[in-house]
Amino acid sequence: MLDLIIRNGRIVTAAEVLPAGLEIGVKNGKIAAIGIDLGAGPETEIVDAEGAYVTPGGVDSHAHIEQDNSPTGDTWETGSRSAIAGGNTTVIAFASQRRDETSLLPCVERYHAKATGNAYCDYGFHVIMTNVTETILADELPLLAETSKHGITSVKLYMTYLPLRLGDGDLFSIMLAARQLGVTTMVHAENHDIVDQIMQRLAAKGNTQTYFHAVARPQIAEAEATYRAISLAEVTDAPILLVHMSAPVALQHVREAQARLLPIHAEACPHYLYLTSDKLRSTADHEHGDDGIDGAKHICAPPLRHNMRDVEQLWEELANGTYTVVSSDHAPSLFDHPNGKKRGLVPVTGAESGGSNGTVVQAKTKADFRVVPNGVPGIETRLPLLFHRTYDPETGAPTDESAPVHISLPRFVALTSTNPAQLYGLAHCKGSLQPGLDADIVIWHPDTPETDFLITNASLHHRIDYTPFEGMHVRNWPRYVFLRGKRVWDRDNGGVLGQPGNGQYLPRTKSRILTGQAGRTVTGMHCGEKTSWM
Ligand code: DUC
Ligand code: ZN
Repeated sequence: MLDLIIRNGRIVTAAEVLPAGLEIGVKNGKIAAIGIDLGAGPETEIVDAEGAYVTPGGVDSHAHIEQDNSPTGDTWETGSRSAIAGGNTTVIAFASQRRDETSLLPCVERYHAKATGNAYCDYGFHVIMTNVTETILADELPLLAETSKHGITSVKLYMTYLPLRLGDGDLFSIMLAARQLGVTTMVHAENHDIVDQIMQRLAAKGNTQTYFHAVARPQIAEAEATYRAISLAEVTDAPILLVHMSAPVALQHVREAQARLLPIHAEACPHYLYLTSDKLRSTADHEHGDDGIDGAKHICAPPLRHNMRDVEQLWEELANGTYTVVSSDHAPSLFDHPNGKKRGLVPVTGAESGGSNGTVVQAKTKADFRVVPNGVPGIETRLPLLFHRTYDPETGAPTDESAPVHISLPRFVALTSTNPAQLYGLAHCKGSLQPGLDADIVIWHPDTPETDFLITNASLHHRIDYTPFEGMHVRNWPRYVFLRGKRVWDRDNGGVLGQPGNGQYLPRTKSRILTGQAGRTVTGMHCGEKTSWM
């Protein structure tokens, strides 16, 4: 006897919107059947989707939760609560190695301790590597990648940020080690020295207001580092994913690499798909001579880009296949907290205000974008914001050529659930509405032209005091969310129904390459030449 039957929905997979009339049957937390007129027993719970779309639970493969460097961010409890309220049943967050640690294992343990018993949704970890040793490459990465041991089959590397950045040599050796293990290397690609030089020169001219954050990190810095990361991936024959890509000029390098069948994946995030750098302009308090700091709410790296045409270009890259996944890059900090975004309000020193001895002369402040924590919250709004610009290919693609780009509903499912599950070694249990997989299911509201949801921070479930999307309207929102067959979210009746601890750790299998192929001959090298040094 089935535990649950979902009737009267339009099931969306990464390939198609299935015909109306198909039902989903759930048994013991798994999808047991998809068919017509599934038999219900006396104990079977029946859910009527009322004609709404039904999609797989979201897999958010890039979220910063309870990281050591983010004291005012979400905890596992609040971050994962926010995740399920936005339709996510799986989150892959980060376990971050400290610079002085010569092993990855302590950080994995530390981050397990934070999440265990506190998560509302299922979860896994990518390891952020900041200190590379021979032992880590030779012994620990294989141990981490083994599904029966840790099941951690992805690492993240930074090309910028002093406390985190690695040089090209480290990137090279990690990619080389990762490729044999089925480990995907995620790369934050920005040219550190370009950013650092511009920052210093901005500061020397007194240009430290929040808006200048976007000036300090130009598209060319992302493009150069992206090309460099792709070159390192090509020479080591390693699949990589470039995280949070926001610069069309950088995406050109990705597209070109994909055309040569290199396994180069790119990730998009909703903030880059809707917002521009205008949001970084603060409202100055002229009366008190203070710079404003509200622009800090939108400080993230890479930064929001200047033009709407760049933003629209990103939607084209979603629709044409350049991007493989859309994640939230949920990286929250409280706004109204001295260790949160307001850390960027710094005292004006005597020297700066005309005093003689360089001491603080009065409670006057100025903004300094350089000390604002980077990142925005967005785990709960990711799926609704992306769903907002979808169309149903069964009922017709958008026909107005002047209208902004839309993506098909199957592409939405691929980008937000199926692809991240496959890329990161979760295809055996997550990412698709398919018999045998976990019954992680989102039922949306019946979709009519009048359906409308207003995003306000008060309606969200993180512990952060703002959303960068305040006041935006979206056309739909997850109505019900099921995690392994258990209803954990009912928007109109009780909201969050799940509990901390419902979420389970997910040991992952090898990553799957979703674009390109392994084993290509490197440009300009003889076939087999690499065996002389690999
Ligand atoms: N940029 C990062 O590199 N990490 C987290 C948040 C952000 O904006
Ligand atoms: Zn991030």
